[in-house]
Amino acid sequence: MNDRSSRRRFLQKSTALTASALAGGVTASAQDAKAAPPAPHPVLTPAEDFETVARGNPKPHSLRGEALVKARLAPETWRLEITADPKVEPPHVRQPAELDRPLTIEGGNALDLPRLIALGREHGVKFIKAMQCLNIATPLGQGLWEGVPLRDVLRLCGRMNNVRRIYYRGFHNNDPGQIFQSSLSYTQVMETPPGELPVFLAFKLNGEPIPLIRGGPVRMIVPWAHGFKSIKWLQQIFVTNDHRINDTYALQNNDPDSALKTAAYVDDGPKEVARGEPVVLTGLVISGLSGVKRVEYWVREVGTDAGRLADDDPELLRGPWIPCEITPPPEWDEVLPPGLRPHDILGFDRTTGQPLTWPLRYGMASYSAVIRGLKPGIYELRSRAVDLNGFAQPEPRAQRKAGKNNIQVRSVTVI
Ligand SMILES: Nc1nc2c(c(=O)[nH]1)N[C@H]1C(S)=C(S)[C@@H](COP(=O)(O)O)O[C@H]1N2
Ligand SMILES: [Mo]
Repeated sequence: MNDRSSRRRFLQKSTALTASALAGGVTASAQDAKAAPPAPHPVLTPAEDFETVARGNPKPHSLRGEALVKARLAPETWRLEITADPKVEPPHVRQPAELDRPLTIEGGNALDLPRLIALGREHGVKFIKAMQCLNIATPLGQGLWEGVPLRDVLRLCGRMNNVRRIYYRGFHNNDPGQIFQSSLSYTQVMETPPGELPVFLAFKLNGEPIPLIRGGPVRMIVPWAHGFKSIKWLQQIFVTNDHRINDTYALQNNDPDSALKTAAYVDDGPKEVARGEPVVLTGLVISGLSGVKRVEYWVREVGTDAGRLADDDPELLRGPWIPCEITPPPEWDEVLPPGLRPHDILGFDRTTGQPLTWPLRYGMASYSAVIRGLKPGIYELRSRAVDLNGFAQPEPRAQRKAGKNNIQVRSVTVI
């Protein structure tokens, strides 16, 4: 983590931007932006600083010593099995799925870590992803993940027949109620449309082996999806001809195919600001399926008894909404693990090393706004993302079960 240079660049850019950004704002006036804050969030979250979402009793990341070895979660005992689902159940499944060469512990050919890392030398990919839970109101963290596309791992099994979905699970104990699993369609796994990113089995995070707490030794990474598709402690893959989706999240009233949503999240900040001092609004914006056009904020002056505003309240929609500053890309050599060039990361131009989009596709960046000239009073600060189609958050997918992205509010009193 190194925020010095992002701060420097932020300061260079923000003077010009703040002035234009604030034009038209009724409650704010543009002045010098020398007090602009540094990017409040690192570009890469240290592995141990992510928020953790994990099931299991005991939780897999709490295992130590012999228990860890027995669970096959120690690097030297980790194994991945890949098998075909033999089930036939008309009318849904008329023919069973088949694999030429299943990989099993019993057969002595389950995939181990050295073989996965060797595959990585030939087919390896690197990708910076924002991890976000469909049900939680703050981003969990952002990591540089490194691994092998799932399709290249599946090729170890030879020919596949009658395969429509690929299921995968993490470690769980013998209680079936503790299984956490997810799935993808055959097409999603085998093909990558231009500009999209492949699903991969990650074995490194931020240049180091993935620690147990983040799902190591090996974790599935589904770039475009919420966290529930990125299964930790990966140990089993099974290919099936059953088209029905019984992801753990599908059985818990969530949309199992929802992609990461474009959304702005608001940081906490001081509850009181002295008159004459700027109010600084900061947060994170995730670039989801529909990308980010801008982040904007709205200041609402309220009395002590202000009611809650719905996200589609006419007062809220009217605004005025004023653009925020998205913290520009960092000096990559200062934030990436030593020896790693941005050119080699998916989502960056191979020749120039520049990000293809900013914020990165399925990544997140900090944003901020410096709000000046607020007279003493009580205010609500909101921000929202506008996607590349022009839809303002929480549209176009306001349904919470497709991913929580309601407009967040912070209160501040100017005294
Ligand atoms: N094996 C396993 N993988 C899992 C989960 C789990 O409970 N068990 N939780 C999922 C969910 S719902 C989320 S949001 C992410 C959270 O990832 P993190 O703990 O690394 O932040 O992990 C996913 N992978
Ligand atoms: Mo989640």
